[in-house]
Amino acid sequence: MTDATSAPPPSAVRVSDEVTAALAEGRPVLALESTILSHGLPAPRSIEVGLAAEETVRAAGAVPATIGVVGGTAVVGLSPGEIEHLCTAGDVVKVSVRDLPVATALGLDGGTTVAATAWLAHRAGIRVMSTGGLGGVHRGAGETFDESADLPTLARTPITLVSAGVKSILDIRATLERLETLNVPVVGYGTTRYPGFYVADSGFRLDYRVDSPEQAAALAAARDAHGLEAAVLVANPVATHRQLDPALHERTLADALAAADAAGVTGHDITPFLLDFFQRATGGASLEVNLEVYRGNVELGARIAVAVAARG
Ligand code: PSU
Ligand code: MN
Repeated sequence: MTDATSAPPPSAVRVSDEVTAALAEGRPVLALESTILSHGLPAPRSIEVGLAAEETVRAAGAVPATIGVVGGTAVVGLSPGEIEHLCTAGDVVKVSVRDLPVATALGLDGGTTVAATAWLAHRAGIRVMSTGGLGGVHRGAGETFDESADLPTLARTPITLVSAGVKSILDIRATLERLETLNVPVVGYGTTRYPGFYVADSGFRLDYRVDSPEQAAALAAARDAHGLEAAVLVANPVATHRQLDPALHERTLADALAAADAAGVTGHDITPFLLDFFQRATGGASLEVNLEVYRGNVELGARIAVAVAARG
């Protein structure tokens, strides 16, 4: 690892020319995270997914801003080459908010989590972001205190975030409780069932739904009008006919949790471990669902970005 004192640090943040121009002209921009690419999906699928997501955003009339850390600089609007680099290079770290200054000072490469991506996007002036699944409260958090920094960060980052809920590897009930405590509004997209990422219904209910990108944009505007700083979470379920078979999902979940326990995996390694277990244990079926979920969230996020930009 580089000695922090041996060289001047790289610049902390760079916003690409395309994203800078789009923001200056009030055109829609959608932020995308990169931990899903560096730590959530296997290469080379991750490269295809990262580039295809950008195409989906463009097709919906918005400008993609995939965010990650390259050589210590947080880049808002990674180039295709930089996306490929974060998918394939060794030593790409998982960068949440607290890791940003470390990565910059030490000149590291990093995939940014929802928390770090939302933070960087907001600072750059981007108002909408999509991800696959949000981080949340881990099972057993009452003992381990393992709660994703996604939650407290979203509580003070006024962005609109599209996800398919949180994966069942987490404690969904506790995650929803924490979002309530943190004053983070959660609405279903076309449903009041909270989605469970791989499955359309996690078993938990939401109080509210929105049914159009315009309604989601109106919600974000109302948040701003109230002077509130929390993110607005739009929970977008996978189509029922594309979800992971619920019985397979239940079995795999039990096995994955047991394997993590047996291997003693904890901390920031637990999410990548469980996701990898799911992919192998379902013979790739969970991966296909993961990609479908992500594509749907990217498309909806782009449509919301268009609606947000149209409001001015
Ligand atoms: N959930 C997923 N796939 C992921 C992640 C979450 O289904 O790849 C990533 C996201 O980047 C999220 C991060 O922000 O993991 C949360 O990790 P942690 O629990 O260590 O904060
Ligand atoms: Mn954690």
